[in-house]
Amino acid sequence: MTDCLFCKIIRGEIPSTKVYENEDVLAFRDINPQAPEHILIIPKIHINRVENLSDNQSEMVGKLVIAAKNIARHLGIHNGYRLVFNNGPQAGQEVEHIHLHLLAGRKFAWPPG
Ligand code: D5M
Repeated sequence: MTDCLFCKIIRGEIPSTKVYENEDVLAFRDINPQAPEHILIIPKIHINRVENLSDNQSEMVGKLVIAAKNIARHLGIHNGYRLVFNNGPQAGQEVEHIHLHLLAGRKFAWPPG
């Protein structure tokens, strides 16, 4: 049993606003949205950071991206969206369970802050 916040969401011990789920992936609304649409897409297995992915986990990472694409289509997002992995403290990663941010509904600046 891990103490990880997102593992607790996967187990249903902490509530979330679920938007998508399959056997490998869970997606739910970010509690502190940075855009009109802000969804977090997470693997159901615990991996703390992108930097600790194994070379043989590419399929799982691909499933996160494919879930993002399907969620965007399901939510009717036609004007573009941004997908973000924050890795480590300097990038602003707060939760140590890999998550893909899907952000949409406003214009985004580049470079990011
Ligand atoms: O992003 C971590 C994100 O996780 C951040 O945008 C807030 C969000 N968060 C934290 N707790 C919750 C709960 N309980 N539900 C939904 N969303 C949550 P990072 O890239 O690590 O900065």
